[in-house]
Amino acid sequence: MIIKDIVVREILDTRGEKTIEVAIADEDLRAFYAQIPSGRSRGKSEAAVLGMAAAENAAAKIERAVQGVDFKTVEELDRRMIEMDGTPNKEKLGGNVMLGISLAFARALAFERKVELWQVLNEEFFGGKVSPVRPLIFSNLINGGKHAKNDLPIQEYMVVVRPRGSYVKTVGKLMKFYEVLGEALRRKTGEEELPLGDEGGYAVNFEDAFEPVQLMADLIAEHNLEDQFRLGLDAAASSFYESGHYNFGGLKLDAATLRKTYEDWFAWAPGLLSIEDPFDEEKGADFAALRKALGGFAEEKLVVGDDLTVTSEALIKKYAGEGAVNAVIIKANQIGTLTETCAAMSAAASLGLKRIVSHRSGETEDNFLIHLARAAGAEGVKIGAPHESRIGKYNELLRLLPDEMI
Ligand code: 2PG
Ligand code: MG
Repeated sequence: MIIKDIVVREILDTRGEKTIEVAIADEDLRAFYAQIPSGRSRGKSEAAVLGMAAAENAAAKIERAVQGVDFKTVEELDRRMIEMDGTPNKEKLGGNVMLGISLAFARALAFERKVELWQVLNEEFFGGKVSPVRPLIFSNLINGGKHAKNDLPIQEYMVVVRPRGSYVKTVGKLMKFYEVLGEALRRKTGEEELPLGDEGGYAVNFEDAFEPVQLMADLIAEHNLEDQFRLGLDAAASSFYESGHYNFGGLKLDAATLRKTYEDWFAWAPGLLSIEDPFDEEKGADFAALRKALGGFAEEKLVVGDDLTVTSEALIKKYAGEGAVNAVIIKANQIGTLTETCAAMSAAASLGLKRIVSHRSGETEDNFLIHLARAAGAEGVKIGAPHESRIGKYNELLRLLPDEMI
């Protein structure tokens, strides 16, 4: 397929902050779009995000370089852009611009082939092997850290829902749980209007960082949801790490004490399944120590890399090799092209890691993450609370992973 035109536009994300939309035109001047989300708690090694003026320049450069080239696959186009950029973090062309072009191009191929986006990716990167597995839903119901204005150091308190029976029913149960949790928090705080964080989760104050886990665990038990609902955390610990210690609930903890705290939480709340970025993003050995410590539970507990692994095939291999993680977050804009995102997912799968395809805290209407999850047969999707700005992700999940798959 020949790309005739590339246009970058400034749009707003769900926080009301600027991000970009990329449009490419095929030879018939038909347009295909991609909107790029934006993170707030970003890993240091994530692909660069260019502002509007630099993004327009980069898009113009790429447009000139691809003039008249008939790209047959997403990878051919991505490799061309990667080569042109030539930097480890995509500083010249920008991960946001490159991913936008990569994704819009994959959509153009899907149109040409009369298939869905996920099918293009599945064919090209996963050998056309379609997984019957339906992903766990990681839904962030209580927000803290950089995503909220409350006093919680931990960024995300999630329910992890295993689809059972109809997906529609499963999401319905999650919606109901979100309401029930809201009622419990209204009773606790005496506030009618609860503040919400960036991902639609409640953002009230708590006695301590464990209270939200206890509260959700109690509600899960009260509503007999234990067979289907687990809990997950994203500590995003780089955001409260400061020269050798962790600022945690008014205390300065060293890594060993923080690890002991997490171990206690897993012991006290048996429904706790996962913890993402439990330590600073440069402290792989501390991840590994926690993983080892959590190895004794009957159910396999997940230590998840996000800022640690930034959807990089090389970092995923490194940290899996060191025993630091048994699951990884996959965010296409951390790495900047679909080719590298899919390579990271394949590497993770062959190392036996669970793959959780994730949104960003600043989202758009673009629901491509669900297509990535379906293409790769990912074990999880992380898509925020079932609330206004995140509803499109749930709807795409219901559309792409229908009940007939059961
Ligand atoms: C995270 C994400 C999404 P951000 O840390 O996992 O929840 O946050 O997009 O701000 O990096
Ligand atoms: Mg994270």
